[in-house]
Amino acid sequence: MKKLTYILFASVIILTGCSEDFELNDNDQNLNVQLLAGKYVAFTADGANVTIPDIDAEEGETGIELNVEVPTGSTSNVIVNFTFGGSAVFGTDFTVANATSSGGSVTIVPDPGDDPADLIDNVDIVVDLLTDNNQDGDKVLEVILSSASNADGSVLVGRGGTDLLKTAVINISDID
Ligand SMILES: [Ca+2]
Ligand SMILES: [Ca+2]
Repeated sequence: MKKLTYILFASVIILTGCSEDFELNDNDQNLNVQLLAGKYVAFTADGANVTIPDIDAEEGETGIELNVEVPTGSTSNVIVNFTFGGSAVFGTDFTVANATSSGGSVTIVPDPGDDPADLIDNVDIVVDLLTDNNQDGDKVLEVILSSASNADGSVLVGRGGTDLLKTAVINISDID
């Protein structure tokens, strides 16, 4: 009898647990659906590609444009924050306007029109590579999207909030 009571009791707990889990799952699923359908910013790739090729450049090249888009569009400005990685040193090997060694930000200003033919809202992160008259070897610069937000709150980074299209790589050849 004790065993039966225990089993019944355990069943009640399991059933109760299940119903709670279902509710939680439902909430989670709603949240996930919203997140997946939500806005994200990512580096612009050709077609349905989920990667962008490394950019090969050399010291002294300026105006290297890394395009960032918000594919679903946005009704308010999207501020995109980015950081730097790799062996290249800010201020020695490269600069980016209005950025520091710890990173910077650019703003995607939405296109006012709703014409589907309009380009997807986007902005360039512009990288200038520096000369140093020094045989310092080839360097690698990574520009990594770190966070983003618009008037509605935070916006995911990377395609669908994943690591895809979150990092752009510039290989910098030493010219000395
Ligand atoms: Ca250098
Ligand atoms: Ca050099």
